[in-house]
Amino acid sequence: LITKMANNERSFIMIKPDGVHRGLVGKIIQRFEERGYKLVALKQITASKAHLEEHYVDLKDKPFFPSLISYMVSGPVVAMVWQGLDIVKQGRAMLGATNPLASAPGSIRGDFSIQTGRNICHGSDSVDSANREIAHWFKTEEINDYKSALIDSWV
Ligand code: RTP
Repeated sequence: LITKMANNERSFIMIKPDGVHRGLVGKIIQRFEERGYKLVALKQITASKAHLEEHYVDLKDKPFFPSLISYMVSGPVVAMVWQGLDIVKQGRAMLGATNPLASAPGSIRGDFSIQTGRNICHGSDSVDSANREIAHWFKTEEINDYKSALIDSWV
């Protein structure tokens, strides 16, 4: 048996204001920890409008953009970087589909949300987006490179 070694892929995962207000931070972090991913950066931040507009720049022409930004500035978010094998793709699967009507039960959105405009969490959709988003939310020195005896040896 050849074990595929855990790699150093990283994703930017964010708990949106509704997730924070509803007290779901611990549950969401727990899912990523239990799955076998390594938390390498974490902060709670009340982001500015300009910061969020830049984060969602690809959506700036969408009709829902203004309401998306006002939702995202309505309270603090929890910004995180998670690391591990296939974290970008797996993170999206763990979050569930954007519209909770289509999110599978067992996913975060599928278990905790019912509408697109209040869908609790964000996850990078590609490795390129992850790199862009991580650089947008974190300084290099806020990201921690460390070896986890448990994760790096056994997951
Ligand atoms: P996210 O970036 O937040 O992880 O979401 P996503 O990739 O699954 O979906 P995306 O299309 O990038 O949309 C970003 C966020 O905008 C809100 N949204 N509202 N029709 C609507 O009202 C609508 N569509 C999208 C959601 O909060 C979505 O997560």
